[in-house]
Amino acid sequence: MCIAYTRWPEQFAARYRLKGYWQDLPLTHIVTRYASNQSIAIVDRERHFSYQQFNQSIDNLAAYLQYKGAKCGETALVQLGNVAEFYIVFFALLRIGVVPVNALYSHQSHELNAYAQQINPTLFIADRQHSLFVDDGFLTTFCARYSSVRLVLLNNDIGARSLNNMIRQTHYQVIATPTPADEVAFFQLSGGSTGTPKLIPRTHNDYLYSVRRCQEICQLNRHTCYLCVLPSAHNFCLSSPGALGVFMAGGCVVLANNPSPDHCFKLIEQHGVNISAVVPSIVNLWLQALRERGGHKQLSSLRLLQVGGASLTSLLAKRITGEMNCQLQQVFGMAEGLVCCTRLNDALDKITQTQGYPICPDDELWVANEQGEKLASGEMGHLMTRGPYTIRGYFNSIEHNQETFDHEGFYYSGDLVSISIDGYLTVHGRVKDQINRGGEKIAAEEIENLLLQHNAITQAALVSVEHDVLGEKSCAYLVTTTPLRAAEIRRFLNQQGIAKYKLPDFIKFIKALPLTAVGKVDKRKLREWLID
Ligand code: OOB
Repeated sequence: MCIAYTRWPEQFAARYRLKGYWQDLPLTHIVTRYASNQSIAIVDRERHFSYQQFNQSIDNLAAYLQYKGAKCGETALVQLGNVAEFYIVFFALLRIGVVPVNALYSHQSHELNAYAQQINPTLFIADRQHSLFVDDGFLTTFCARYSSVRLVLLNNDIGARSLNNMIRQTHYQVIATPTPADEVAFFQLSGGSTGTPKLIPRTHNDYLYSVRRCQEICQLNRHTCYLCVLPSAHNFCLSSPGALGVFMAGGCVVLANNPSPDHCFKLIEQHGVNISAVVPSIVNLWLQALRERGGHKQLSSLRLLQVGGASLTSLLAKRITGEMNCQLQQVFGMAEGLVCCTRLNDALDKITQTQGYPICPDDELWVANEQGEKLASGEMGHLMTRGPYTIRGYFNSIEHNQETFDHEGFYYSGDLVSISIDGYLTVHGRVKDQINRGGEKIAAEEIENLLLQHNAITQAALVSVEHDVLGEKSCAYLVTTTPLRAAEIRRFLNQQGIAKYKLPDFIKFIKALPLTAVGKVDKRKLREWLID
């Protein structure tokens, strides 16, 4: 049984196949073709995995899970950080057709529950060292709620649940049963703007295309050495071209466990890293470190730095090429699909001032005004897009899909952009109710709903505040029945088990929320108040 999702209409699917975008191969094809290759695929601290060891580990785990009864069409909730096991688990699940949701390592019980509720997983694969497992509270409730879930834990001493042991076992043989290439392979997470985090169904065909194309554009090859700085589950460092693109090219992925310049510069120097992908706030951190402490020599192997996930100012963009002595590529992407980027041979002003153009000639983009009418080149408005690797609907979200996809299947991303006559896209801002905190997305409504669960809070609005380093931080405006303290509110949110990056950076108490003429909360005014 395959997972239901909104398919591309037949004539589109036929065209995407005809043009060679969809090749009807499983995502595992990325690694199985290097099954006997001895070159290094992953460096995780002291551990080095050759492609052969990587493939063997994937097979061992897939075989064991299959032996234990995992079947094609089932789902898994996975939460692993930047460790080799993240990729081993990903491909092992794909190999046997189990469809994973890869939660971010920063997620807590609130997010994990929200995902589990939507997919009803039969497997939960996580890291025992995560703060969720300091005691058994979370696991006990989780297992009680999802009674058919089987636990698999990294760094766990109890043998039966140990991911480490499963990866090492060689008793069983796997029979590959991936989901068909035009069915859901796994779910990506949406940055979201609604109360519950949405899941994004990605098929083998669409995802493999976007990885392959990004990898071509970035000219990866077997000498590529990629530093994975962002969370391994994020679309940018997974597929644009990310670790999957590097594996496709036979190169090496070096895992960083935090973005600090100390840690990353050392890894770049030690392994001769030549490409990495970061968000603007990390660039800021790295440039500051270079100015204060030097370290240019450590970065001498770096050829290409991809920057995306949030707006990069042209000032910062120019500093990258000047001060880091490497090429910059701007990437504007989204877990829903579309990826735009500047090309390696673009003129410097395009690279520093635009977010490039789509990776596929069949990506269709246009810019709409408030009334949904098409605007002329250069005019700013709402981005609308569809194409061979952009979803046609979120998972199980009929109502939300009606708001975010038009009747022709164009996705309304909520970004304000303009597209020049020569096709280059520039991002100017956003209309979706989301805060982009250094590339980490916060859906305002999700936090507002949680705040409203507090007895003394009657109204809540979360808005963005400009911030020098992160680009944006969050501010909660609250109306309360009794005086509350900010610390109390943060404690309350923490108790609800939300990821730390979602905690409001600022909290302000007011008498009433300002309303627009149609009676909606006037967030523009709230943001203006912050500047005054
Ligand atoms: C990437 O994916 P998501 O799903 O975390 O976030 C997508 C949203 C976009 O709709 C846009 O609002 C923002 O993040 N964004 C940018 C940007 N790249 C993404 N805003 C301004 N400038 C950019 N360069 O963030 C993502 C996925 C794949 C590749 C790169 C980024």
